[in-house]
Amino acid sequence: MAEWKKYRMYINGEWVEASSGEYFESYNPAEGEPWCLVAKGTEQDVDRAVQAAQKAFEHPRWASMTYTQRGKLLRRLGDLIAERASELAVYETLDNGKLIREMRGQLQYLPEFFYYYAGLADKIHGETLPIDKPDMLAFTSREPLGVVAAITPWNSPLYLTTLKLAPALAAGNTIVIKPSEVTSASLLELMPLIEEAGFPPGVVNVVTGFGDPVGSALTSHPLVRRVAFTGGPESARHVIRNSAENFARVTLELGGKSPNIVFDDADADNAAMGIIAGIFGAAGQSCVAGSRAFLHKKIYDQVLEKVADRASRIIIGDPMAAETEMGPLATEAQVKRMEHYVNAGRQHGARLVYGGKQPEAGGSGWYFEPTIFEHTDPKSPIAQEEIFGPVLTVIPFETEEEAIALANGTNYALAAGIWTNHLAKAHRVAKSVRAGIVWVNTYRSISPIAPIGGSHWSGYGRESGYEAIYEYTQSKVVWVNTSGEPMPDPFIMR
Ligand code: TXE
Repeated sequence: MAEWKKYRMYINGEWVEASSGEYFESYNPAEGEPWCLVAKGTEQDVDRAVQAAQKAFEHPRWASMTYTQRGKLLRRLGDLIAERASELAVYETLDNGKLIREMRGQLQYLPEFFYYYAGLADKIHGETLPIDKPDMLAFTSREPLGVVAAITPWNSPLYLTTLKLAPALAAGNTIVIKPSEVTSASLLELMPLIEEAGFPPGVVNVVTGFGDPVGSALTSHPLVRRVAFTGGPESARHVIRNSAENFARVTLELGGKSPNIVFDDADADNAAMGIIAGIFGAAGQSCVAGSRAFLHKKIYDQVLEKVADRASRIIIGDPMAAETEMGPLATEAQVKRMEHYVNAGRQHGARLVYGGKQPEAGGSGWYFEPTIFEHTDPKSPIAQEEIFGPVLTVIPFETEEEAIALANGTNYALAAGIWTNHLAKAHRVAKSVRAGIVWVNTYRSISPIAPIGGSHWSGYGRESGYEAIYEYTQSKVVWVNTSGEPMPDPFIMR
């Protein structure tokens, strides 16, 4: 135990113990064993961090910094991450069990998000309004909101943090981040780079710990003006309730039950690859996981066979090994969750095509086989609820209308994949499908230039892309009387 790395929190540019003095264990899912200790934050720590962030927000060092200069700091941070991407990826894999090659790829791409928002920082401007009154000048500016609370889950810790951190800082806010209790290490490893990039103390703070009390205290803190949350619907409900206390502006990214619709004119190999990438990439622990495949009856057997064949050849194992294709799930609870849904699938009459259990060679790690169900009742739990693991449900369809109705038949609306070579059909379905992200003949593409987000149970608001700037700023309109005349009758509206 003595040799385990011990992580303190990062508040106001300093490494601090939790006020409780306590630590909790963080596990390596590949072994099912703890590998480091993380400070167990309290309400007091949250208050300390938010106060520091508020002071930093008001301090001229940050408040009077030009947007161009803020952009330069973000660019520098991007450069530093690029230099240390491989190292940071190791901490991600140690904590969440995702493949080192996937985390390396993700970390190597992360700087692009910082460069994008670095470039945008001094292009956040208002407008002069062609106001309908003579002798009046009216213009808008976009202003930062204040202290941002960012709450992140365990599946892609630094990527999901970046989606909040980069636009929040570009717009001139300060931030307190609470990482998932399952994966705190990589964010804490990032903090020295924040310092090295030159961000003043208090602009970026990290409080580690559990949803209750840390997440709860943070999202209800009276000084917090904005909450950016990624996680599950249950926690999101708490976050929304808390925002009734402090009126913070909230965005929510809550995952989905995303469909992959394969039409009979699609390239079957390509569609099968897309389905595999969508549900077995990252062991299905992705908000955009394509967990429902709708296959046209004419190509149903052909595509299902290809998917099942590739699934059966997926190399499961040590996420640090170069040849591994599917690592463990992030927590033991996730394994139990998979078992629960496999039982639910059977009980509702679905046929297990492949997988459905922990692999025999998994040792003490939290591994689970790629799992495929067919003959799934579209209304059953495995076709309706977000499983957040490598479990695919396959359902046939005959007409375009039927495919759209099936795809739209859940509470979620985050992402959708459409597989067809028919241009008009692709556009028709893209328009009709309820999702914030639609991929045609591809899946899981991301870019800092494109927005991410959904609606209904998938949450609200957008991350990434230019739209994120609106989520971290508010407009102010300034009216100037240019007539030089005194106010006329004060009892009428002008
Ligand atoms: O998420 P939680 P969990 C979905 C997925 C998964 C399920 C539960 O279906 O199986 O959610 O996962 C913090 N106030 N997604 O339990 O609990 C918590 O500490 C404020 C989809 O890991 O929602 C963590 O930092 N914060 C998803 C964060 O919320 C609270 C990714 C997410 O944890 C809180 C992850 C509270 N009261 C899970 N309670 C996606 N969209 O990618 C907890 N938290």
